[in-house]
Amino acid sequence: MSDKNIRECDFTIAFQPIVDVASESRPFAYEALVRGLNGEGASKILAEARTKDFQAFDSSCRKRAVELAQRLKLSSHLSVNISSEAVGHASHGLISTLDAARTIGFPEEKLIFEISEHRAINDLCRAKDEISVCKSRGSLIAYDDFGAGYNCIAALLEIRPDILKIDMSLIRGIDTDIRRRSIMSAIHDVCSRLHIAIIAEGIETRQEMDALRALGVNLMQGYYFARPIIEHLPMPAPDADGPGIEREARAVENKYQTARDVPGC
Ligand SMILES: [Ca+2]
Repeated sequence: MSDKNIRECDFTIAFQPIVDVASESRPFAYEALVRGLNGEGASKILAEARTKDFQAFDSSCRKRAVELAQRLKLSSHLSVNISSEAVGHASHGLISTLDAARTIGFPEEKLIFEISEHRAINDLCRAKDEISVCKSRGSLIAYDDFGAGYNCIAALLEIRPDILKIDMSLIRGIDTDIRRRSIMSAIHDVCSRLHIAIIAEGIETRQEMDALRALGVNLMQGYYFARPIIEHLPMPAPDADGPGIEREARAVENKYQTARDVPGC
């Protein structure tokens, strides 16, 4: 992708905290989410990028996220998204982001790679080799949107992630839905046996948080804690029911529009 093409789909990065509710809801990590310069959502920016060299664009998003995280003095983990097709890519795979982090001076062991499997991995052997290198350099591998993509169970065997991110479709209304709680309980049991951490995505209410805590899930992400904010590390504000979050949003609204769409790279 030429510099000209990258400028044509110009973008920035919003950050949303992933909190540890067992640790006073302190940030465990921040997920980096691509946004347009005027606050456009990820889907619009990525749709434009897909008409060009998507892997190069995807890689440049991760590099920009690392640069910003370093500039913002991020002290927790940084979670960046990578499509399954890019894992193992010779020029734009996981290693390219690790090398960029090393050049920028951002600790590689603070990186989490969220692999989303909306399409099949192109070369599984190569992908597994790259994931192995990644882990040897201290980074963590997360499997994204679990419950919404394809080959979910196979991924636990092939990718062997450190973290499973549970899609919000399994989380929404979990406090009132015995089926969702039963599925989450079974996932939690399997992950405990395989030493895989769970992050629940899309928490919007105190009741959803409480139901997940009762099932033993402590790492959570969602509007209940904080919305993503462009080029800013919002502090989680559970129980604020909006005011704390809105104060942070107003602090930057003169420069950027608060990112309000569904998280996802
Ligand atoms: Ca993600």
